Amino acid sequence: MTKLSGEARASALAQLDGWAEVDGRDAISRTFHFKNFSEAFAFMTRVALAAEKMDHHPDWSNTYDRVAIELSSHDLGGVSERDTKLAAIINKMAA
Ligand code: H2B
Repeated sequence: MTKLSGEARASALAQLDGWAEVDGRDAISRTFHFKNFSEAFAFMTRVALAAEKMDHHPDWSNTYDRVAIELSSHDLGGVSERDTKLAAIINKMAA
């Protein structure tokens, strides 16, 4: 697995609704908004189970009805297909 860069990275990101590059870190991010804490935490639970299955985990925080997620492949120090794959799964779970 290698870091995504250039055209491959730009086209992968273009297909990921709501995800953007992070300033000052080689990572992608999206913040999700829910009706309340219960909805936000239920979403986090679904994401956590998928992440564990993939052995690829989000860097995230939760404040009441918001979940802010950053994805980066720590072993590579940047964004890889593992991140774009997990981002696509997360988008489906939030939909
Ligand atoms: N998650 C992320 N985002 N990046 C990693 O490099 C990573 C991970 N490595 N989850 C995994 C776990 C590794 O630490 C274990 C030992 O496989």
